[in-house]
Amino acid sequence: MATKSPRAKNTAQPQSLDSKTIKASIVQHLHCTLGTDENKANNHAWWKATCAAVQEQVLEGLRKTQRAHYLNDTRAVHYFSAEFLMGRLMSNNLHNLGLFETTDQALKELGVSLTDIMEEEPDMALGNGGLGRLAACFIDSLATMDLPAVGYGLHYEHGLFRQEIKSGAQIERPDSWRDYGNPWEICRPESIQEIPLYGYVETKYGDKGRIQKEWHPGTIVKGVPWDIPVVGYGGKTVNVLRLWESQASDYFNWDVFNAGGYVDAQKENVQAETISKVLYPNDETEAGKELRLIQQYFFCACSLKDIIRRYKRAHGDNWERFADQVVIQLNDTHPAIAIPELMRILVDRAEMDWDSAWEICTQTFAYTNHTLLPEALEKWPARMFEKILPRHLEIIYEINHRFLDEVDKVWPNDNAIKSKLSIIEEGNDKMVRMGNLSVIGSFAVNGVAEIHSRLVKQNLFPEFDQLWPGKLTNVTNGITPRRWLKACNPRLSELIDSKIGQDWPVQLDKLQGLADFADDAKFQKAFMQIKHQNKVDLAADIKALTGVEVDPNAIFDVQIKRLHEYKRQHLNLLHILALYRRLLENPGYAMTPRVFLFGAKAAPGYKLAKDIIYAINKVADKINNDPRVNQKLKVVFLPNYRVSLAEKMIPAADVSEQISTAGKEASGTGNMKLALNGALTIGTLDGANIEIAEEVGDDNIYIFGLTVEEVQALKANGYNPYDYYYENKELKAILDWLETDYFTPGKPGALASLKHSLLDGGDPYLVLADFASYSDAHKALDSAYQDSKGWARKAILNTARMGKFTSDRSIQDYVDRIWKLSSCKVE
Ligand code: Z16
Repeated sequence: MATKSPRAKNTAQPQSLDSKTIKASIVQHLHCTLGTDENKANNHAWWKATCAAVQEQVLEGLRKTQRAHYLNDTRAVHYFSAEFLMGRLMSNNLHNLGLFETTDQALKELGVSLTDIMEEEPDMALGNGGLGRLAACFIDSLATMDLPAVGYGLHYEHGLFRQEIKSGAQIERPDSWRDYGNPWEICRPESIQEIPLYGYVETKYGDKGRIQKEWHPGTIVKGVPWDIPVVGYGGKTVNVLRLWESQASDYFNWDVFNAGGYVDAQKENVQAETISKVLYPNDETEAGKELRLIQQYFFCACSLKDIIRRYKRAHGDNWERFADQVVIQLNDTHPAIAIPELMRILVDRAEMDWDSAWEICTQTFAYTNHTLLPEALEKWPARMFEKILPRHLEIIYEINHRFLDEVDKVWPNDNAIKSKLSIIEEGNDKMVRMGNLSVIGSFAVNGVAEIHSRLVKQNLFPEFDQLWPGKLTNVTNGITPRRWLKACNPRLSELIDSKIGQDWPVQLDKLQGLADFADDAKFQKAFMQIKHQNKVDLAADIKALTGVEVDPNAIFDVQIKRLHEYKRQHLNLLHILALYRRLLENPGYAMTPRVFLFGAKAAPGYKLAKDIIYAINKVADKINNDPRVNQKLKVVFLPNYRVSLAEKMIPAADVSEQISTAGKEASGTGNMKLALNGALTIGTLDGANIEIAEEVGDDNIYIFGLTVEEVQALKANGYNPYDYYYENKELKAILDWLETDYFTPGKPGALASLKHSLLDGGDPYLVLADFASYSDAHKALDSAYQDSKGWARKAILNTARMGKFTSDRSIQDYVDRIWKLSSCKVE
């Protein structure tokens, strides 16, 4: 059952500007900011003028919030994240300010459509996927709950690449989200920071024999902060997302760059401006690139200086209250370098003794782990570290030395445990393990769903759990219902308002009230009609984007997420091929017409992921143009999946595909968005699916496949995918089909890599092992859809029972168990 939801800290609909005032403001900006007029303005100009009008309200709230936080000298959380996947802000800000309807009306009177001009806004795609979007949901909740918080990250010039599909294959194009300006951001040159890099460490002997270390950097880069105001729902608290842009400093350009002694070293150096140029497009694989480590250090060092400057303004040089005022949440290990950086500041600059400095550090940082995949766990070559951050490497060695002494007290002379827990991985090329550093330097470590946190304790960090009982914990992820229901699904939101009132966006448990109507024929009809309307809208978008026509009466079956073997888009594809074969062999094969929808970007260097995208597109082409089946089966790959496309697909989904190999998906958050919008999940017992199943009940979800324990057992006993290939005739036929030129005429074998990865490649994610069970679950789902009342009931109960998964609940968990923050009312 749903947990108690956070207290109402906030009632909706605040400011009440009338449409006349908004209209005047938009026109004023059209004239005076955009330099155009009502007759000449295109949608882009209208969008910008409207942003400017909205931003006036936002900045008013920002000023009041900053004043309130300053006057109350509040403790604040600082969310350090290399990624913030914000998407578009217009609709979000209007809803949170309570100005959506009024602005819609104002624009209507001007002959302009709000939904049309919202399409002008480029997505702020400063993230890869779940981790970056989680950060965006969290800062929305923090502001909504009136919690003092700052998001800190990188101001990438290019966000995640734009995906084009050419002849079925993914092509990456640069994303230039700021080409025509970003109306939401404010540059703060008064808060520029200077960040050292490279160089060497000098050892000095001070008075009383004290050893003093001085880092002589090889270069210095400038960090320029850009602030994006984050408007809470209700519009009272407006927090800040502060993103750092790198620029060359004068020092960088003249003192060092031209200094003869450094010429050789400088050749290896990256230019200052490249630091914040581009987001690395790999989720869950570490590229180990020097520029990436520099990005991480750059934004952490800028952010720490910013925090310390603010702290000193209130508390001077007295560090005693630092950890009372400041908590820093590390979003994965990407910002883990902040730990030795704070130690450096305290020990080298503030001349604090090591133990006191370490005490402050370990009371300041908390760390969130987002994955167990070994290829995602960050490790840096010690030699790279030494070159870029020589003093930090020394500090890490010292942290490690003292830590291993503690380990020795618990496990005397146990070298195996020491080498496992050490921050340094010994070998030919010594490596710095950022995960171990994060656990050792934090006071709390959390996983992102119950099962994931259990596996973090049992498999990833068991000795740390023994060493520090209680430090490892769970905070299940969540999503903001403001963006992921209220704003993206206005029809359903209005229906919900009419039944249970208007405060569900801040009290999501109230959705439980909808369960009373789950069997009410009138409500079922209204609920399903809205789903249908959303499908009609999406069908029009699909037609416009791909040329493919889909029938809104078919089941819309959606898998939207990064392309990964562990997420098993290829399992979905194999099942589609099975349906195709069944229809060819038996034209009367009983199935509800189904549209399979995919959205997924592959990391540019991930060959097999790109092959899977290609295979989906080739199979789609064939099926969609095969008149024998295309009344019953369609497959669409929507290019360039991103937040704004998710907002269109999710309200139109009947079925949510959450089919990762058990134990691999830490949580998932798309699973929550889809269920909240009334899609039924077909999924494995993995990540937050397990908790979703607990909430919605077994009748309202389609669970299939091996459990974590069964996966472990199967692998331990020697998994052989050929067993399934030879055992299951249908599976064999499908895999063999991939080797022909049926889907790629004239190019036999173009899809063969998929088959080979599943057979000779050993099928590391057990696709073949789960195939039969997946196929059975789809059969059960299909026949359930035949019963339209039964399906409506299930869909309604999904929406009704998703209260737990509001990110407000996640944030309340962080506040109660980790951050110990108090809210601060504004005004
Ligand atoms: C990411 O998006 C996630 C994990 C990770 O190590 C790196 C990136 Cl870029 C995802 C998880 O895969 C997903 O299960 C989880 O819901 C999400 O992080 C937020 O916690």
